[in-house]
Amino acid sequence: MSSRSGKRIDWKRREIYSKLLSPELFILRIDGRNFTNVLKDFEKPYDLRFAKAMVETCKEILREFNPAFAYTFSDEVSFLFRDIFGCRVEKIDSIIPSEFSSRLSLKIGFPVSFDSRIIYVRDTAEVVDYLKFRQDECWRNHVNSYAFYTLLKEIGDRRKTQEFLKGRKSKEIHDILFKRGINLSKTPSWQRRGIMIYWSEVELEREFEGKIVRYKRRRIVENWNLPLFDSEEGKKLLEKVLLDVVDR
Ligand SMILES: Nc1nc2c(ncn2[C@@H]2O[C@H](COP(=O)(O)OP(=O)(O)OP(=O)(O)O)[C@@H](O)[C@H]2O)c(=O)[nH]1
Ligand SMILES: [Mg+2]
Repeated sequence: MSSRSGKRIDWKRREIYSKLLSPELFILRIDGRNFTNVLKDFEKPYDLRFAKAMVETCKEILREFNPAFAYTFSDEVSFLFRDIFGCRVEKIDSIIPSEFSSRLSLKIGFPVSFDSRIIYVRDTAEVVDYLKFRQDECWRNHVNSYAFYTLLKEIGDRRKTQEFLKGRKSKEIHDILFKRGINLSKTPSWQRRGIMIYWSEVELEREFEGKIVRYKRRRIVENWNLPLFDSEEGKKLLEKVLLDVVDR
């Protein structure tokens, strides 16, 4: 093929991002496109069937691509990867969200898509700090969505409900909901703190030629009852999950 000037075009060189590489260790966060609308017929603010479909899809991604963990709430998931696809950004940013989207679509019965972004991290402390940042967002999201959907039932108009809630302090929102029978500190833990899916090593034994042989197996754990990531319990959990992955 020739260009208008008659010169041969080097199409390989037109792939402007094909050589762009990510650092070896990174978080990939994917987020559902237009899920406010996509999930309009699901239970609000939280639909357990949807959360289960997200968790099952995360487990499949762990089996297929081996990230250290998936942390999910609402329509987003953060994965921690080390060196996949030779760190090629175009591959990472296209294959993971498309695998996730197609697998989730099969479970919920209609097509959905996810965007994705790469966030590099340097050590365990940064991974923990990132997870705290997302867990805070999960909590804010939890307060806002309970407030929004509870008041929408009374007010009847999305815009007016948003206006009513705008600028109100968290304490005030808690009180408004409490009067309506919702105690935000007693909602299911997965709604307040998110869900984490990660590898855990278990030691097993079996008899082989008259001897007991011990061996280790990696299993996937889904944790719907997470601690706060900045509590002692949270730090201990993350230390185990990140062992052998981050500081090598
Ligand atoms: N009904 C229902 N909606 C949910 C559930 N989980 C998340 N969502 C909705 O998903 C949306 C996620 O927020 P965003 O990612 O900011 O909004 P979005 O509509 O996906 O927009 P973009 O991500 O910018 O494309 C929110 O509107 C949530 O209410 C659920 O369990 N049930
Ligand atoms: Mg979204």
